Amino acid sequence: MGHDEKALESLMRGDRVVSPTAATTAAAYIQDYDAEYRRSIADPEAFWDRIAKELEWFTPWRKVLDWNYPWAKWFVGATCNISYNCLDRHLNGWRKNKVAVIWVGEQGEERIFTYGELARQVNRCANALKALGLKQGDRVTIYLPKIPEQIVAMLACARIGVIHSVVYSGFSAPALESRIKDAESRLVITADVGYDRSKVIKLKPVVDQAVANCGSVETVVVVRREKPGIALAAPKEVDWDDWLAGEKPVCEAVPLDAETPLYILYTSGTTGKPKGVVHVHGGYMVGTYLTTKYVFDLKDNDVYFCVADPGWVTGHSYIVYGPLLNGATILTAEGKPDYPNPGRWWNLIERYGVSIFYTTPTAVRLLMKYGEEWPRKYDLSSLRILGSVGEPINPEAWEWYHRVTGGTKPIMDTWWQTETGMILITPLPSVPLKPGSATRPFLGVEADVVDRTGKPLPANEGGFAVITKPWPAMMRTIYKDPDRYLTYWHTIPNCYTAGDVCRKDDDGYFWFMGRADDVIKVAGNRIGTAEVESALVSHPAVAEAAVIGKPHKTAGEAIKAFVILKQGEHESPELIQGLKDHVLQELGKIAVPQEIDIVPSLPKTRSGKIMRRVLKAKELGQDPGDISTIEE
Ligand code: 6R9
Repeated sequence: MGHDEKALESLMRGDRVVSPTAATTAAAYIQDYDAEYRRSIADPEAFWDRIAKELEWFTPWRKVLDWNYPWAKWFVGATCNISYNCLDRHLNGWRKNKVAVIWVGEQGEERIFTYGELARQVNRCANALKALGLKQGDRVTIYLPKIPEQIVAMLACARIGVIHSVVYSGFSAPALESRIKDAESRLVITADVGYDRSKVIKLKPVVDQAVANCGSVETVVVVRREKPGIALAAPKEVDWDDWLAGEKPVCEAVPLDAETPLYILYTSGTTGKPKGVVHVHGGYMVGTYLTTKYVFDLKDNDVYFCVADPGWVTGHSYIVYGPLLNGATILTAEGKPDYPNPGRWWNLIERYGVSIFYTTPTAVRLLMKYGEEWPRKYDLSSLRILGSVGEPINPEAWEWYHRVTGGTKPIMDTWWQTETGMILITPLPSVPLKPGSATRPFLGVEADVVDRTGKPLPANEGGFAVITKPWPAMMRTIYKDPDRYLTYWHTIPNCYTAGDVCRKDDDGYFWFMGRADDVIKVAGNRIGTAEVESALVSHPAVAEAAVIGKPHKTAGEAIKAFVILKQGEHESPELIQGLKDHVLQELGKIAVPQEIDIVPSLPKTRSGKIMRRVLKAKELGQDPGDISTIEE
C-alpha cells in the first residue's frame, strides 16, 4: 500500500461522533445495542424464533432455519400470509379505524385509508383477481404511478398467493416488455397517466406497446385518472373501478407455506440483463417487520413518511410491507421533492406532523442545492427519526440533513439491497452515529469486511462487504436463473458477497465506499468513486458529482469527474483548478481527478443512483449495455 493511500484512509476516517439525546434513547425499543446484538448472534435462530412469534401464523414452524448452503428455508413447515399480517392482524383490535395510508397526489389531492378501508379494497381486488381465474403462483405485473392502487394490488396478490412484479412506471416499453416476458404475467395493472412536475406522462401507450409482443398477457386493468376516461378495448382491457365494482369486500387470506414466493423485483446488475429477485412470504415478513420497528423505533402514534416509489425495493419493504406489518400510519406522496417548489416535502412534514422521515442522499443533495431557507420556512418539530438509503451519504449532506431538521434527530443510514430484502447494516436510534457510516449490523445479522479469499481484514483496510450467515428476508433465488443466484454465494467462499467495497473502523463501524465495480485503481492505489464524489460535493460550488476510472497509459487508470454546479455558479478554468485543489486537500494527491467536466445532468436510475457505467461507456465510446433503468 502506497504512502498516499494511507493518507486517503486517514482523511476519510470521520472522527465526529454524534451521540443520541437522552430522550431518543429513553424512547427506543433497543437501548443497549451491544448487549442485544451479542445476545442475538449467540443464537440467531432463537432470536428469529422469538421475533417471528410477534406475528400471526396459521400453523407453526417445525424448524426455524434449514440451511443447505447456499439455499435457505426459514420457518420450515409453517403457513402464513403477509397480507393477513398487514391487515387482518390489526382489524381484530383498535387499529381497525386507525389511518393506514395517507396519500397525497401531485395535483394536491388527498386520499386517506383506515386499516378497515384498506382491507376492504384489498379484498375486493383479491376477489377480482380470482374472477379472472388467477391462482396461486401466477404472476401479475403492476405498472402504476405512485397511487394507492399500487399498494392495494400488491396486497391483493399476496392475499391469494399470486406473485407480483412491480415495475417502476418510468420504465420504457422495451424494459417493461422484457420484465413481463420474463415473468410470463397473465395480468398487467396500469393507469392511463402519471404526473411528473405537472407534466402528464401517458402510461397506457407504453403498456400497449409492451403487451403487443407478450403472449402471456390475457387482461390489462387500467386505473383511469383523467376525465373523460380514455377508450378501452374490451374484453381484454378493463377499467379498475368496473373490475372491483361487483366484488365483495371480504376474501379470506390463503394460508401459504412460509417459502411461497411473494414477489419478483427486477434489478440491474453489472451485466445487461435485469435480475428477477425472488422474495417469499415468511422470512421476508419477519425481517421487514422487525427492521421497520427497531431501526425507525416505530410506535403507534408515529406518522411515517418514506419518499421511495414502490417500484423499487425500498418501496416494497419500507412503504408497504414493513410499516403495515407494524400497524403504522404511512404518508406517501406522488411527485418530486422540488415541485411545485423545493419546500414540497418540508411542507408535507409540517402539514401531517410526520415523525419519521426516510429519504435518499441524492434527494438531500438536490434540496441542499436550493438552500436552507426552504426547510427553515416550515415547522419540522414533529420529526423524531430520520433515515437515508440507496448510496453512501457523504458527510456534507449528512450534516445539512441533520442541521435543517433541528440538529438533534438521529439519521439512520441504512445499508441493504434488493437482494437482502431488509436493512442489514444500520444504526438504531440509541447508537452513537458517525456521519457517513452505516454503523453496525442489525440484530441477528453477521457481517464482515474480507479480502477475495474470504479472510477477514483488520480495521481500516478496505475490502468486500459480506454477510456470513443467512438472514430471514434474504432472496431465495433469481427467477428462472438459479445459477445467477449462486454467484452471490460463490464469489467468496461461505458468505454472501454484496458487491460493495467497505472498511470497518476501530469501533467496528462500516464505511461503504461504493460498488466493487466502481472502484478505481490509480497507480495501484484503490480509490472509491464515492470518496472522490464526496470530496467534490463538499466544495461550495458543487451540487453533484460522478466519478469514473479511465484507462491511463502510465497509471493504469485515471480519475475523471463529471460535476453539476450549484445555481449561480459558472464554469471557469479557475473553478476547475479550485475543485482539483479541493480534492487534493480533502483526500490527497492520488485522488485528484485528472479531468473534470461540468455537466447539466447525470445519468441516474429511477432510485437516484448515478449510472457510472453509462458515463464510462460514453466516455470511452463503448456500448453502455442495458440502460432501461435510466431516468434522464
Ligand atoms: C436499498 C437499495 C443496493 C446498493 C448497495 C449499495 C448501495 C444502499 C446504502 C448503500 C451505502 C447505504 N447502498 N444503501 N451504500 N450506504 N446506506 O438501495 O437497494 O437498489 O438494490 O441497491 O445500493 O451499493 O449494494 P438496491
